[in-house]
Formats: sequence, structure tokens, C-alpha cells
Amino acid sequence: SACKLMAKQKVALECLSYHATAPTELTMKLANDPIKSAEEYKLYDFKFIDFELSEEETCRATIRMFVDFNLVSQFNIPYDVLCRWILSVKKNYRPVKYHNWRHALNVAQTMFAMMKTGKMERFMKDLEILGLLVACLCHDLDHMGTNNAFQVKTNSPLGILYTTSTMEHHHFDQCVMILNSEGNNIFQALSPEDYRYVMNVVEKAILSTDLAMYFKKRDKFLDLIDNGEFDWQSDEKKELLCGMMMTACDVSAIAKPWEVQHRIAKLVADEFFDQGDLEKLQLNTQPIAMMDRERKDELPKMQVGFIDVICMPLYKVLSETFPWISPLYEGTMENRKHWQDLAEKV
Ligand code: 5BB
Ligand code: ZN
Repeated sequence: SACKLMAKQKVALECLSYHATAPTELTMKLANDPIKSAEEYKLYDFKFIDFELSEEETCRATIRMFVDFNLVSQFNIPYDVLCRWILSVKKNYRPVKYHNWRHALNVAQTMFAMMKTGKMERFMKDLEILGLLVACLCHDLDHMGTNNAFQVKTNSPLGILYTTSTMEHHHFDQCVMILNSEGNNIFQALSPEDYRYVMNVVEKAILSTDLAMYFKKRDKFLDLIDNGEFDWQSDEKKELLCGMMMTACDVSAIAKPWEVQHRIAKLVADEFFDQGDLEKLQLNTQPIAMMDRERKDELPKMQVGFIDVICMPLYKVLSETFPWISPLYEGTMENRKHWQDLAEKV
């Protein structure tokens, strides 16, 4: 429609002014840096934290994941292109409190740990591993710290362009845009067939990070398990499994050691509160409890709800099917105790 066309044009213009790829000097410096081992970066560990890593080290840890999945050699990714692409992806995350580059890195690292330590690699083709790693790193690109409902409520160009999974469509668009920028296409050596396949994996995986999609996926997944399903090779089942894995990685901050989880929950809350402030100011409306600064005492109770409704059932069904990922379940249950204790104190 004419309205959507206008919105698309606006989004394109706004993005053009913001979007930039990595400069050559930075790319060349990264390409010449020595890369530490996966063990040294603690990439195999479900307790991985990014806090102590410098900006440059976050890039080097990302390279290590591509190398140790054998993706660089398997898909003939030129090393300078990989470096430039990682720097461009990092650059296209905004400095918001939670949905920033470090969140993307953490999500990718959980995927690495689920594949390696969680032994899920054997259920995946190399092309699917490539697609999932790229999806994790790109899944929140250009996040503005506001959710889908906000885009629609404020009639932002994005909210007009995509009325459902608004931000997720935008994250995928940004991902495509970076890949199509000169010297940034890590898929450049793929055959047209493989190219189409991996882009489909990336698209489905990014779109499945909309929590609204998760509930439908979980019900389907539970049905399959109840019917004794252990073969994940068909396209439909593979997509379902990948979607569940993406959500498991996206919310994995909930499974970190308590001090880390506590700190990250504060960042999530602060980003929600900033949106709440915008709603009060721009829309003159009262934000929901989760986004209302005045109701921050309710945070522990909300985290218990988040665990009970989303995280715990997800990690439970996944760890029953793939037992080696159970640290995610156990970490979550441990944090539930802490949030419950705090909730009772209020
Ligand atoms: C989640 C689904 N939402 C549509 C309504 C609220 N719920 S919730 O009640 O489970 C909830 C989750 C309430 C408060 C929360 O955080 C308060 C700090 C959370 C929560 N969400 N807590 C977390 O630690 C994390 Br991690 C998350 C995930 C945040 C990303 C959600 C992005 C959705 C984008 C559409
Ligand atoms: Zn995310």
C-alpha cells in the first residue's frame, strides 16, 4: 500500500544516516591480532561473562567461534571479510542499556556452548550452524531500546511497515544490509543454493526471537516430544528446534551466576524504564508495571514470573531432550530461589 511504501522510504532514509560499515584501519588491525583459544575466552562455559572483555576482545572472541566451528575453512570466508563484517555488526548496535552488542555476543556464546558443551552440534548441518551463529550476532541489530508495541503505538515508520514482529523484521533487514555492503559478505563463496539455504536459516531464526512467536513454537515442540520424536532432520522440525534454541540463547542471562543475573536484570529493567518514561512524555499514557520506574519494587516478583512462564519450561523441555544443556536449567532454578527470597522481603 501507499502507506507502507512511505514508511519503507522513511525507514530506509533513517537507516542510511545511521548505518555505516567498519573502516579499513580497524579491520586490518583486527585481522592481524592474535586470537586466544576458546578455553581462554571461556566460550565452552555456560557461565561465560563479557564484563571483563575489552571491545577488541569481544571481536576476537567472536572470530574464535567462527574458527572453532570450522566455518572459516568450510565456507571459504576470507579472513579480512570476517573481521570487517564483525566490526560492522558491532557498529550497528546502538549504545542502549541492554539490547546492545554485548547482548548479541552473549547470545552467540550460549549458542556456541549449546552446540559444543551441550553436544547439539551433531543434530545440525554446517550450513545451519553458520546460519544460527550469524543470526545470534545479528538478532537485535539497531535495537532502539523500545519494544514492538511501542513502535506500533507511536506510529513509527517501522511500526507502520511491520505490524507484527516489528523489530525482528528490522533486525533481519539490517543483517541483510550489512551482508550486502562491500567487503562484508561472509557468504560470498557459497553456491546460490547454499546462499538461499543459509539466508532462510538466518531469517527464520531472527524472526523466532519475537517472544510472541515462542509460545506457539513451544506448544508444537511439546507435542512432538509427547509423540516420542527424536528425529530432528525434517525441515519443519529443524526450524522448530532452531527457534527454541534461539529463545534459549536470547534469555540465557537468566541462567548466569546470581551476581551476574542480578546485574543484567538491572540493565533490562533500566531499558524498560526508559521506554516507560518515553510513554509518559510522548504518549501521555501510564506504562505497564514492567516499564514503570515507580514500581521497581515489583522487579523480583516479575523475574519469578518470567522464569516460571518462559524460561523454566523452555530449559526443562530442552534439557530433557538434550541432557548436556542442563546447566541452563539448573542455573535458572538457582536464580529463581534468589528472586523469590527478594520478592518475599517486599
Ligand atoms: C515478558 C513478555 N512480555 C511481553 C511481557 C512481560 N513478560 S514477563 O512478565 O515475563 C517479564 C520479563 C517481566 C519483567 C522482566 O524484566 C524485568 C526486568 C522480564 C524479563 N525479560 N526479564 C529478563 O531478565 C529478561 Br533477559 C527478559 C527478556 C527481555 C527481552 C524481551 C524482549 C522482548 C522484545 C519484544
Ligand atoms: Zn535479544
